[in-house]
Amino acid sequence: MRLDLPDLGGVDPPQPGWAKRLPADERIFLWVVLASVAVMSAFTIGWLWLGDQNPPTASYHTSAARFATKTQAFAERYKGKDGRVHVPVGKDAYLMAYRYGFYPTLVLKAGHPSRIWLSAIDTLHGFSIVGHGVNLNLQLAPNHAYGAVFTPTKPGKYLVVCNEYCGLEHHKMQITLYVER
Ligand SMILES: [Cu+2]
Repeated sequence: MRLDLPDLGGVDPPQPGWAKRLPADERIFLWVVLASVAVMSAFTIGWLWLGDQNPPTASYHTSAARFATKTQAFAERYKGKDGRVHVPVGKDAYLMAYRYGFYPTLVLKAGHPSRIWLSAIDTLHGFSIVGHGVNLNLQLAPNHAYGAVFTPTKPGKYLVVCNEYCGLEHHKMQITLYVER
């Protein structure tokens, strides 16, 4: 059977091998794209090693209730008369984020690396240390604990803020981290 198609006119079928003969401008465009991809990939890989702002490799799965219980037990154990939790050198600390704050108030020793286990117990929060040349800014998701290793060099007060919008009072969400000699 022969289909009676209307003659549209003017449209010639492509010549055989047309895909192998790219016009010069398209060839240039192709090289620009490939070069951009190579440069961006190099930056990504470089940042991974040199950027020093990567999520902690230590993390584990937990639940909000389990993490809160663990943090509370840790806080009770090391709480001082000042109401702050004095973390012994070499001991892992626990800190939980909630709407709209952090618990407990930690006191660390200057010059010693300390690991702080962090998690959020209600919704997505952030943990960001501001100033003092510290480069630590983490996202905290509920049901996951992240072990951030951090060596405070200078004694003093370190401001910690939540960097993930978490509700109407997100802007008030902060805590002070104390670092002692
Ligand atoms: Cu928050």
